Amino acid sequence: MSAYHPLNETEAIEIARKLEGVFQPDAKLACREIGDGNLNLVFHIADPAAQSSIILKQALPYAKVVGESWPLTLDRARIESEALILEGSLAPGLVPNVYLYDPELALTIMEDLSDHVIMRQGLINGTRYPLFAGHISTFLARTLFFTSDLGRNQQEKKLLARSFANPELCKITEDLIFDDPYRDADTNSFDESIRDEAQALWNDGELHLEVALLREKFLTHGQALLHGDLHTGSIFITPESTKVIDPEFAYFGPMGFDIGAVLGNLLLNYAAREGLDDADAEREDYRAYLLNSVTDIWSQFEAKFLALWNESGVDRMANSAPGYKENYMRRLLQDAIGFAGCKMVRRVVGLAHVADIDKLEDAAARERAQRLALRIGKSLIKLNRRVVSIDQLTDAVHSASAA
Ligand code: SR1
Ligand code: MG
Repeated sequence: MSAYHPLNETEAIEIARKLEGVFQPDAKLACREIGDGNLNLVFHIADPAAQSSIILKQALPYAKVVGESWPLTLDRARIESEALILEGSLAPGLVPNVYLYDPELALTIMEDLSDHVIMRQGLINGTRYPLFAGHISTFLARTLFFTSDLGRNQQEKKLLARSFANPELCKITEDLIFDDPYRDADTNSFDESIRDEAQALWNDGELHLEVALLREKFLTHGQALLHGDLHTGSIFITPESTKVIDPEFAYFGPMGFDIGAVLGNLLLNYAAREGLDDADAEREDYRAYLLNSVTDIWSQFEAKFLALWNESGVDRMANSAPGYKENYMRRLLQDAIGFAGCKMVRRVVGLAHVADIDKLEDAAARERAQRLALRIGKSLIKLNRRVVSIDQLTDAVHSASAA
């Protein structure tokens, strides 16, 4: 019989106590369940006297955001711990250390990052993170390059891809990002005040063509091992440090999906500032910071990815075919912009929203933010295949903001 059951706080403490080299045997441990995500239990376990602490994360056999009616594989705990370990080896210092993975209880014990904040909340508070573009572009360039056919032996890559098949978590993304927002799906959730916007999404054939092409890439283009859910709620941050968490959606997919997730979530915060009572100049200044971050992330990613390719590329044809690198990087940019748009649309009309917009108390302001996020998202989706420069993203955001 399986030993799996959802843990309570006392059981979580007992498991943590057995971890070698972390807590003293007689330590008085305190435990709180702090999970505020859509899927898992997260226990914070600490010995306040010794100032030591860990995080114990346990997968539930269903999607917490919906309830037991939506069963979900426990194997995602294995995917998450293996992805964290691999990412940590490729991008040292940019993910939490993993101390233990227990397959029976579907749990991972990892480094506590309580001295960091969830980036989404940091952005909502108006904090600036000057090192973030450098950190996340390194994370993206190194994890994507070294798990792709450009940077890893192609037979080894195929074998690695087997253990990251992740069909159930991919299905969530296929439905919630690339299908449901574009039809009158039961899972959709949006304020009645923007029903006209939702209906416009359901009836926009030009948009559907672009989303279908991006969906096809997500389904078929196993370019590299993705984090798979790289929104600002999957990033712990301080002004000095960035740690990427929660890669339970990891699978081999199109690189632009991870890059677009980061860009799209910064732009969701940009749209949400429509609803903040910041003085206009302050708001526009923060928006400029967000847009600069977006362009910096792309520019630094491009430079770092190309440097890795020039130094460590393993594929003779890809290394030497004239024009291939330029063509590859252009396609990555186009994909990133298209996926960024999809990420924005789903967070306004789909099942799972973002606090940046949802927590705006003033209904009129929230509606303005939602409409702006949709204008930006739709315009990025429609633009994606014509993009040759990141400046086109900035122009599209400015036009959508002025409309
Ligand atoms: C049912 S899960 C809803 C969303 O939460 C996760 O963070 C993913 O973004 C997923 O789409
Ligand atoms: Mg998550």
